[in-house]
Amino acid sequence: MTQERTFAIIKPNAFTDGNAGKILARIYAEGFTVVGIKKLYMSKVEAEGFYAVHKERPFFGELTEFMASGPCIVMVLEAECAIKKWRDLMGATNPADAAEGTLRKEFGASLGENATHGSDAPETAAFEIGYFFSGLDLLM
Ligand code: FUP
Repeated sequence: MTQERTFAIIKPNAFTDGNAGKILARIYAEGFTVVGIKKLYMSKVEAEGFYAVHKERPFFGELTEFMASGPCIVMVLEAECAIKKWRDLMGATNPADAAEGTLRKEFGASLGENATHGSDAPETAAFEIGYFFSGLDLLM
């Protein structure tokens, strides 16, 4: 089967709460290859560029302020059907709706502070990976 890459974030609430290690352990346990990984502290402008697709939404200001409120870990994950596999592991957007055993259920605090991000389609993954990583960063 063909390997696929997706883009993932351990968001500021999960990083600040000290849960990055537990989330990474789940990522490895589920069989993803971590192709790229770095800690960074996004500026508001960088967060706005990343979430530009949501710029007309009422929650855009709150979302980008949160993403610029502390450090996070950005990653490129590889697996068969990585996009779906990672979204399944994260669970529903709102932690209150997320299934038992998912990351957002375990580590999410609210709809906004939902611990993790994952690309929702191949085109989104390509944009999001390119936003944070160069080709050189992803050599394996
Ligand atoms: P997801 O693909 O699961 O990350 O969810 P969306 O693309 O629908 O939303 C992007 C981010 O906006 C989510 F992580 C949570 C946040 N959000 C809000 O803060 N308020 C809302 O009403 C909807 C989404």
